[in-house]
Amino acid sequence: NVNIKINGLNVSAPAGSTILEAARLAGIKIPTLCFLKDINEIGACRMCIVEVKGARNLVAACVHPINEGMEVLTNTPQLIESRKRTLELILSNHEKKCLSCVRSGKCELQELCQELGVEDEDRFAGESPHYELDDSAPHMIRDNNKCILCRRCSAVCEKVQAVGVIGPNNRGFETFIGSAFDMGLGDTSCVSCGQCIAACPTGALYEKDFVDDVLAAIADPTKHVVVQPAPSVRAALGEEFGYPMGTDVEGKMAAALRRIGFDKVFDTDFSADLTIMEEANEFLGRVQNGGVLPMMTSCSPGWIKYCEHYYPDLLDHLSSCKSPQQMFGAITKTYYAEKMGIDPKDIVCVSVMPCTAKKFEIGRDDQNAAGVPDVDISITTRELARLIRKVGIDFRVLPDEGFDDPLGESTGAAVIFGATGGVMEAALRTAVEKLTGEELANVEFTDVRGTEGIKEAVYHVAGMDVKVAVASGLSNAKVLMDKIRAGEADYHFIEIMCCPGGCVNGGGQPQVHADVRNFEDVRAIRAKVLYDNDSAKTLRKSHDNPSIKKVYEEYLGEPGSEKAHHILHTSYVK
Ligand code: HC1
Ligand code: SF4
Repeated sequence: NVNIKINGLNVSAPAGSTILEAARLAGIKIPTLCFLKDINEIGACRMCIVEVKGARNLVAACVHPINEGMEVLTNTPQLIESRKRTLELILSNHEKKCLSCVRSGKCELQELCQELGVEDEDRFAGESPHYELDDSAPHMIRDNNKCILCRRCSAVCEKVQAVGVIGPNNRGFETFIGSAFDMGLGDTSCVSCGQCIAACPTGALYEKDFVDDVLAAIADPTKHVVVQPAPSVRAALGEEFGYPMGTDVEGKMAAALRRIGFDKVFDTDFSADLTIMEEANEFLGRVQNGGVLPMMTSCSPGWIKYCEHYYPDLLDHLSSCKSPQQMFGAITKTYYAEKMGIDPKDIVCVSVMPCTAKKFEIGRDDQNAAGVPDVDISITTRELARLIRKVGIDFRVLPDEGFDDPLGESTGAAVIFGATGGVMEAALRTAVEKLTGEELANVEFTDVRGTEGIKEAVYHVAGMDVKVAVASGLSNAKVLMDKIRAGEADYHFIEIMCCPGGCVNGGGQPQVHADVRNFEDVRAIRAKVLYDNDSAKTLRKSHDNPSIKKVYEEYLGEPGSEKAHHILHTSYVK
């Protein structure tokens, strides 16, 4: 360890720590704005400046390493004044419409101004450029009038997602974040992941909001409106209502959805089980009949779009299964519609997703089993929180309730879909039993758990070595894809999720303040909710779900049947 003094206090921190990290160990908070650990470490915004004894200039605590005997001051009146000045300069050309801003109350800029006591937000008011909103992408809006040029979005897009479609254009006062040639985001190869939104400290980036469309559908007496929340929503929605990160709010979420007025409160977990039935069957088919291997999972629409853009030569590796979101809509508008005697045209299927790319997925081709779109409206976890507030539901006093039948029943295999490795584990629970014909002694495949970007495992099943890999975050997916393209990989089955850590960390989840994000493993904390939810269940294998068995008996026949193919499978665009 290295020993230093911060504000006169002795602090001992691991060698290689930054001043920011050492201060955190001592319970001293140094404000940051542009800093995102491992992603945007540019020391540019000057919020975290501190005094180091003997140094000629103020240094940026976020990137400055500590060394033995260093003496640091973090909170002198001059430092506070300087940070205040920095904020006033940012505000000089910032559109300060805080009252109506989607980020108000959770904006990192607003919070810093409050903490540091910025009273005169117009101190340096002067010339201010005006930017048109970019609403060209299917999932989000970019509002440069609220951008503070921290570059957190572009760093995530390039480094974490290996997409790199946004970045600074022009120089000096004219600098703005945009795409090459100032194209609309919708004209680039943006994959709609929303990780830039999750990284943005202000209200400059936000999802397209469909809360009012949901309310209009519910108010329309001719419509039967059903809702399906994704596995990961229950692991994070509570954060919007003051629950600590890592709280499972499944029961309150169901209660809230019912009080919003949906006709049926179903669950995407049901169709995650359905996906496993089809996907495990497809996998076994490919293994037994010499089909294209490795097979790759297809439930993450940002990943699908990435694969279509960058690896069109490998599209045959993708499973033809629709995602659980889409399978849910498809089975609702066929099986459920017939059972209930409702015209599919009169059903509105709303999904609640931790994901912004799901807004893009609902508009894809070949996602309309009943001749109408499988899913009509897709909202994010954040939009659901807004919807709950808008209609005046007091979330914290709600009772725990369950889901409705028949599309609300699920197993533990389904809920873990939201964590990286979860789809693989769920598929193995079913595929291994089908291959061996024997009941699994232990359903937990722990090698594919955890938040590492790339995981590998080999399982010996029925005399065969099944080699699997799991990647999350597109920069990790790229590593696997390049290996496969080069013929250097011999996997059988690969799970890829677009967002790092999987859906629990999706671009539509409650935004996490950089203060937390930089020091805690948000993905692991939320993933634990799903694994705990799974282990508390009696049924933990998709093929044991009684409602799923019934769908096959009454309607689909066998997994992979012609009818199942027509309703539950899709195609991709080269
Ligand atoms: Fe996901 Fe999926 S796990 S893609 O991450 O396969 O969004 O949670 O709903 O569709 O089930 C997201 C989550 C989600 C689908 C499922
Ligand atoms: Fe990049 Fe994803 Fe944002 Fe698109 S949505 S700009 S791919 S980070």
